[in-house]
Amino acid sequence: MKHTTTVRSACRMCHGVCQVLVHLEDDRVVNISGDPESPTSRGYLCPKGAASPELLYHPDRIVHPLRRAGRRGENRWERITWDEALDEMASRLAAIKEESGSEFFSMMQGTGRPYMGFTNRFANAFGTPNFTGVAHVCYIPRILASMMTCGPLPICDVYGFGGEDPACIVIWGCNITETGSSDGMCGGMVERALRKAKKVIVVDPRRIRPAEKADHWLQLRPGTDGALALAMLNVIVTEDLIDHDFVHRYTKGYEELSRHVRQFPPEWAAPITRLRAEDIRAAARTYATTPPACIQWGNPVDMSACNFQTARALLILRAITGNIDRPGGDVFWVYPEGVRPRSPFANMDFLGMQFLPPEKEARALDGRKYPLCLVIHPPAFWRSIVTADPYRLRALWIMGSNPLVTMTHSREIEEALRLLEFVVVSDFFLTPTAQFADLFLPSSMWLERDDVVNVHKHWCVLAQKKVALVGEVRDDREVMIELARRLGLHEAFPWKNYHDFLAWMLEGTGMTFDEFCKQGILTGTMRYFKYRENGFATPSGKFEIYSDSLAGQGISPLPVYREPPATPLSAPDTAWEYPLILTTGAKIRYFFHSEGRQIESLRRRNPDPLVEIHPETAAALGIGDGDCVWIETPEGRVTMRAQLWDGIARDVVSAPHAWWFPEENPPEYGWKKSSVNLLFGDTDYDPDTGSESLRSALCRVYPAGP
Ligand SMILES: Nc1nc2c(c(=O)[nH]1)N[C@H]1C(S)=C(S)[C@@H](COP(=O)(O)OP(=O)(O)OC[C@H]3O[C@@H](n4cnc5c(=O)[nH]c(N)nc54)[C@H](O)[C@@H]3O)O[C@H]1N2
Ligand SMILES: Nc1nc2c(c(=O)[nH]1)N[C@H]1C(S)=C(S)[C@@H](COP(=O)(O)OP(=O)(O)OC[C@H]3O[C@@H](n4cnc5c(=O)[nH]c(N)nc54)[C@H](O)[C@@H]3O)O[C@H]1N2
Ligand code: SF4
Ligand SMILES: [Mo]
Repeated sequence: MKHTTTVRSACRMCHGVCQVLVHLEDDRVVNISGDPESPTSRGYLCPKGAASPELLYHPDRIVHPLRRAGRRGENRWERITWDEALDEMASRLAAIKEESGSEFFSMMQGTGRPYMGFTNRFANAFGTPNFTGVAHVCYIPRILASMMTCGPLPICDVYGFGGEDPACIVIWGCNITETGSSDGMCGGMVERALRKAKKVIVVDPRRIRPAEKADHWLQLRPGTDGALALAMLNVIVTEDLIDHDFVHRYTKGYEELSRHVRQFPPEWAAPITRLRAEDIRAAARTYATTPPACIQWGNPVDMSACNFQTARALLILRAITGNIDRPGGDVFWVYPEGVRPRSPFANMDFLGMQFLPPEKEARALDGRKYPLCLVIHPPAFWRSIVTADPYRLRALWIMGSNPLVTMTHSREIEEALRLLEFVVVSDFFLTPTAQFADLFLPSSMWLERDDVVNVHKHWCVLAQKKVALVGEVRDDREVMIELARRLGLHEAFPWKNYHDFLAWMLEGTGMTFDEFCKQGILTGTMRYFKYRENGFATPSGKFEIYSDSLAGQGISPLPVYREPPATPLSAPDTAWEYPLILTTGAKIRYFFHSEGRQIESLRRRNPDPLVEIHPETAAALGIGDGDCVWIETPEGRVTMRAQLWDGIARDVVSAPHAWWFPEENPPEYGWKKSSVNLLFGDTDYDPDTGSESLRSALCRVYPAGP
């Protein structure tokens, strides 16, 4: 008879937030279910979480270190031991440092994953400024805008610790009830809050589920969020719907704001956003007069040529209506006491910036062109490798990223990957990107990891318990500790091993890792209105509506709007040939970015890339539901299946990002057919953050035959 057990853990098939029960038969994980007793997720589980065992035991998964045996792209590999892999890597990196300098090694990472913080720390300790990733288009712009305005990132108070639920919820460019989770918020909890709310406002060009029942659905033109936010500020200021006490006592620059926003009445924003002025007015009134209110914002805010300013405008909306850090509003979580905050969002020191001398910083490949871009600007990064200007990197360690499909300038990335001397990829699978590796390091997934899960969740840390181990996979952090030991980077990585690191994290709680696992979660004790005692963590101690430090850096100290670079307004000539507006990368329920395409239970529910298009537009173009179509921009074309839907405007199409086909032949696995990032090239970036306008481009769509 099989022996069945259940272990409490925390799912990490996405940014992670759900506590789950892992069901085992003997040593084998057979099922995952939501943990009904979890305060973070109350039994919620999405299809990706449920599919975790399929990833764990997937036959294509690489579970031993590999060294390339043929030419790049030949898909010939030899299995090697971890010692061989780490020794080779250490000696190659040491040689590069010795011969050329530490900046000739670069590291890149994907979205927020458990290794976050360790990667930056490793790069800084090694001495290279050349760290890159997707931070300029994801989450970090909102974090930075918050830091420059009020301190930490305000988060919707959907848990009710303060005895009050949000009466008004604004869902601004976020589809969390469909995708399951983002940024450490749980879709199930947002859904629950939406059911309780008196008023719901949705700002989204697509009729997402919450929009169906919303009091206001603002179907704006993609990329114009900044204009809408300014017009809402205008309404609230001119109609005097502000929280006078808060504004008077705790903010700086309201007078300047009230003069500034006079330029932006709803009548100004209407033709830009394509909303009716009275609808903007009505939504602004509802938001300002239904306290407490919160704004669940999402990724489109990060992805525009005006992202930092838009994020600032949305922060100011929250402040002048008195919704900052009040129960049911947008709050600053209190971190659990005694746990070392290693999340870079809670503790910038953990990134290990002190290890990098200024003369190395001066060798940054992008010349630090964008003052608020925390990574080497990816387009400049890849180009520097192709052109060897200012110099050509020699080695790159790609940790948990698939840039060939998740970043723009795909063809240049491909060329760069060919030109590099030494490429290491840490991943679960041989992806199109990993096919360029000289060394492949197999990573453990969450069921194979002990962890104090804390990235993105500032009010709690969750226990994650290792319940399985396939082959020789290793935690990425353990690998970095091992490599740091070989390279003599003790100061940055003082832990004997990975478990020593976990003990260090929990040191202040007096708990061992096993004791922590028994408890499952540690929470901070929530307090509200903390600014009344401590002020805000800004230079003035106030909520900075007007920011002198931004002005000092040549950045607009009050929020402004910039039209995206490729729209019918900014590029009418292009629009003549490419008449449709393309928004990309609305996240898919069944996949996490480029992941999951090989997981059968998920792929079955979404076998092909689907581009959403209005039925009337499709009819005029001779396109039927499910037909193959080309999507073309001046940069290139890709093919997808048309999904006809009247929830999108007639001249807008929405296409998912990061498609590849693991079932097709390596090394490309068909990525050049449908990866939407082939459609983006050089453009005007956000001057402050370097962000790319991935939510607003111009394209045409036409039938591709059967
Ligand atoms: N056009 C367009 N492009 C976009 C977007 C968009 O909206 N539009 N969205 C952008 C956004 S928001 C993001 S965050 C990026 C995401 O970009 P990436 O992070 O590059 O995308 P993923 O496909 O999630 O991750 C890449 C690889 O990481 C591996 N992986 C997963 N977990 C681990 C782990 O714990 N360790 C290791 N070593 N590997 C792991 C996966 O198997 C996968 O192959 O894409 C961006 N790209
Ligand atoms: N299942 C699943 N979950 C995920 C991910 C995943 O790949 N799959 N990725 C994770 C990551 S890294 C991130 S960054 C988050 C992102 O998750 P979210 O913050 O929810 O962002 P998106 O899903 O990119 O887009 C949300 C909504 O924005 C709308 N939208 C498109 N263009 C615009 C625009 O110009 N303005 C406005 N206001 N709305 C627009 C889309 O229609 C979509 O409904 O999700 C995380 N969670
Ligand atoms: S939302 Fe994320 S953490 Fe929750 S079950 Fe899905 S993948 Fe796991
Ligand atoms: Mo992201």
